[in-house]
Amino acid sequence: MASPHGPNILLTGTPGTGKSTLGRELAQRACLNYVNIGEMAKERELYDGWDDEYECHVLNEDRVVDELEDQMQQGGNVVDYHGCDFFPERWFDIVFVLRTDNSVLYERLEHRGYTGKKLQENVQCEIFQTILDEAREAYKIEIVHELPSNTPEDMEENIERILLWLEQWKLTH
Ligand code: DAT
Repeated sequence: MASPHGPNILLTGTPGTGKSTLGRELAQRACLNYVNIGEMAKERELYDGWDDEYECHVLNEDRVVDELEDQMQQGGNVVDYHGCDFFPERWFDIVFVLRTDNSVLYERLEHRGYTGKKLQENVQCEIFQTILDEAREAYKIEIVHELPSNTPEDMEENIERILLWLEQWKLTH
């Protein structure tokens, strides 16, 4: 899509894989807008009720898409969300799926206060590579890339890699 302010990048992956840590740093270093869908939904109350089982709000996906459409058409956004199949495919120039080893992820989520079913199911989501499969189904395979996200060194390498990709993108657009 036409994007005067740069490409749109999607960072997705299981909760706790490091999307917001990477997204904030990347957006700052590359002068892009950081869009955290969870925070945006909270601020603007883009919800469709409450999920008793998972004790969380249900995202109103249509409203999220409507709210973001103009900004995405402008380009230059780093979008962070633990799901990816409800965004219009045309929004994104590249999709990164963050991946974290099970034991590392378990500790991060436990530290975040997740327990019981919520903790278990999120770790299982990573084991079964649910989000990676979702991304591969929703976007062209050649724009979907896995990024290891276990250590601070991984994060630095991921940022360097995305910054290089951005340089290339600018040369060709
Ligand atoms: P997400 O936005 O995917 O839910 P986060 O960015 O909040 O994840 O990160 C979860 C925790 O893990 C947080 O305490 C920061 C830490 N973390 C993130 N990426 C990391 C990395 N590459 N190496 C070590 N710790 C990391």
